Amino acid sequence: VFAVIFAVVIWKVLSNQQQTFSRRFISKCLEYKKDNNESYCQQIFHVFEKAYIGKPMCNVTMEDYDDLMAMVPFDHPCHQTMLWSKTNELVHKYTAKDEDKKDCFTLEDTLLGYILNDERWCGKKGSNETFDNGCDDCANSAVRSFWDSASAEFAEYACGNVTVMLSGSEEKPFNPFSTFARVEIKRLKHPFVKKLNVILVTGNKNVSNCAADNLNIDLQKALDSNILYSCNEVPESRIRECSSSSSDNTDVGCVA
Ligand code: N1C
Repeated sequence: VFAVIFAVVIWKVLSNQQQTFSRRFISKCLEYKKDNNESYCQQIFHVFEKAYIGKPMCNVTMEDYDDLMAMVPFDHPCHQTMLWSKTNELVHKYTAKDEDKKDCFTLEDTLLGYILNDERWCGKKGSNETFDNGCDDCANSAVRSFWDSASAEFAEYACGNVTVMLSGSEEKPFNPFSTFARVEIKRLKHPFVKKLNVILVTGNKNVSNCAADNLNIDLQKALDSNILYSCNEVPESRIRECSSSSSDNTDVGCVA
């Protein structure tokens, strides 16, 4: 009897977990845009799942998400692209303006980025389910490969003047292990992209500035040499001021 009860409880927990992740996926997809309908969102989920379902947890590649990326193309203005590294909370505060005031777009402002931000998920060998806990954090995890794949597409889509918000509280604002350094910067291509503008956020704990070798040497070496470069130090308090929805001040925006 105990074995049966135990099995039923486990089955319930697992099926509930599955529902929770896919339901959350679908409901975020529906709330992203009024004209996204349930069947479109379900189709996206189905193609998404195919990337990792039934695979060993640490064996998912960027290419496994190719079908998903092809199915959900970007439609934001490519000349208003905002990249970031180690400024997650601040950059999203800044870009979270009303639709008509939006002057720049991060990956989290696009459909897939919006749905999957702050989510964790994985599959398991021999199972056709999606798990949202007990997922290992490894180089080829379903989550990391998704962000690498989406970030690659996002950077390739960028055009005109691109902005990246980096942190002056980091010794290396251009961290070689970051997604920005590993995946995005090398996919910015002249002549589509004319210029990269670094916004270096300064605050109480400043360990680097625009004169840092990490920016003037390391970052610029990684950047296509035909793309112009500039760097502005902007206090965090200034960015927070610009973030309030009443403000229409765009001087730290994507058009700097
Ligand atoms: O590794 P990072 O920053 O340099 O990645 C940020 C960079 C941005 O420009 C985005 O376009 O790469 C893209 N990106 C996301 O949009 C994103 N949302 C959530 C990369 N990673 C993203 N995440 C999660 O944050 C993901 O789990 C990844 O590992 C972290 C990276 O944050 P970071 O080191 O500050």
